[in-house]
Amino acid sequence: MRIDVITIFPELFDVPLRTSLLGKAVAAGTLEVEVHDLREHGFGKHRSVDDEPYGGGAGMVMRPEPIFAAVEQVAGDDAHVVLLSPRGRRLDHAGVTELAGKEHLVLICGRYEGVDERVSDHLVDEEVSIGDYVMAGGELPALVLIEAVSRYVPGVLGNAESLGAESHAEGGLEYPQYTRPAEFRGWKVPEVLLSGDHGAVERWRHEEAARVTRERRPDLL
Ligand code: J9Q
Repeated sequence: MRIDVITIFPELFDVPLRTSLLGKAVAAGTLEVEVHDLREHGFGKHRSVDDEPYGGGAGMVMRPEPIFAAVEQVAGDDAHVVLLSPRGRRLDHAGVTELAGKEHLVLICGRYEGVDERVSDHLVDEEVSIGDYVMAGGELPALVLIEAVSRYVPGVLGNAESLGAESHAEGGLEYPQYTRPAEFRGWKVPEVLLSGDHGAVERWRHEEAARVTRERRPDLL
């Protein structure tokens, strides 16, 4: 899969895209991610990409020309163009796997008080939100989308991390995990996990996963 990111803060992507699983996938070329500085298409000495809103009001709005130029430079007809935005479709597991099926994603990171409406009307295929809270811009939401989507791109996960038994992919939450020591500050690891009875461990995990989901996220059931 190929992902192009359009942003005024390309440096925000450096460390996350070079770290951990994502870093490996990008280094190996399994996942091709290119980050583009929107200011290369900006106006004037300061390579300005925003202006005051028509009709007045506080804050600045991102102009359409730099965004159209940046997207048109990287997007062929195959590309699925996404604007990260609080008014977008809320990202969930189904949305993540759907996006993972695309050959080419172009992610536009909005900033300021908003983006000229002609971008959503005539350039973007869909708007995606990662949740209902205020963010300064679409950069961190884009990274969330990239990390979540990358896990469903063939070849990104190794055997050790492979998909399948993970929360949300399965529909509910995971069972509780323990590691050494067997007793910490008087708190003991459940006996069954030390028993060596694999059938009993399986049954315990299944019941605990159901209990945790019921208690914490009944909406998932
Ligand atoms: C661009 N709040 O928030 C949640 N998902 C995306 C966003 C967002 C924001 C501001 C600007 C994206």
